[in-house]
Amino acid sequence: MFTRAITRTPGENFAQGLTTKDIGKPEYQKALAQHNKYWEALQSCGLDVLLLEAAIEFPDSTFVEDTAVLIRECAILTRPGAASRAGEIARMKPVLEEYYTNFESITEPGTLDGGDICEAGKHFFIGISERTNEAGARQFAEIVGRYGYSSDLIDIRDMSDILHLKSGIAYLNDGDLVIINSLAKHTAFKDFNHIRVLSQENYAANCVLVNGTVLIPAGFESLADAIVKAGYSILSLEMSEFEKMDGGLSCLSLRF
Ligand code: CIR
Repeated sequence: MFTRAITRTPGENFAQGLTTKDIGKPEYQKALAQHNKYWEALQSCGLDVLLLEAAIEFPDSTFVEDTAVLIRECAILTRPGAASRAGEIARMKPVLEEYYTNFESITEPGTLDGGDICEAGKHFFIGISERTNEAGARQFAEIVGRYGYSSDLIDIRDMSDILHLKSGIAYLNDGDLVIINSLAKHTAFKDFNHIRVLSQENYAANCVLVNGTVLIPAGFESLADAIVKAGYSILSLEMSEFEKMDGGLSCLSLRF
């Protein structure tokens, strides 16, 4: 169960952030409206939501999930793989100090984005991507290993369709794993119950289970049906403006 979430309002220069997508520029007012619905949805799942003010020095800073990985035992500060996002960590640390006393950090030469980290019970899947390098992934495995978590490293560098590992998988409960086709054959995932995503719905693979409800991007009906069939209730959220900036649903919050 989660009790809290941290989110950050998108800045008005949000459209100047990084993206590999070519599906148009996001509209700021629409992004704000979608963001409001997002944190309200977290509240409706019982979370106490902290809404941070926009940080215009960092156009991508609404994607707070990339800055830290929060587990019961500690907060792990990341070291983003994109230079323009490096300063986001110093912004997030004092916020997390309100809730955590035990901190760990990814350090040079490691880089790691929170979007590459998927927690599945006492196990972590750690993506090695354009953002998370091998050194960062190994540091993360060593840190969580000290707290009793096992991990698998998953190299996604040759997969052009996903930015982060969690763009392609989402762990729900009891071994249920939402997974895109191109990751489904990986041996690390073989003991999980796969909820497969049709390739035209890949964007929705980044969904998130919050206290019994799966938050899922709106408009991806086959995956929504499959998740309901697997026994979950769902809440659909419009994410179009964030998708334009390569942002998945999970990356708009830190949940703990
Ligand atoms: C970036 O490229 O860093 C942002 N525009 C999107 C980050 C999305 N983060 C995530 O999926 N965890």
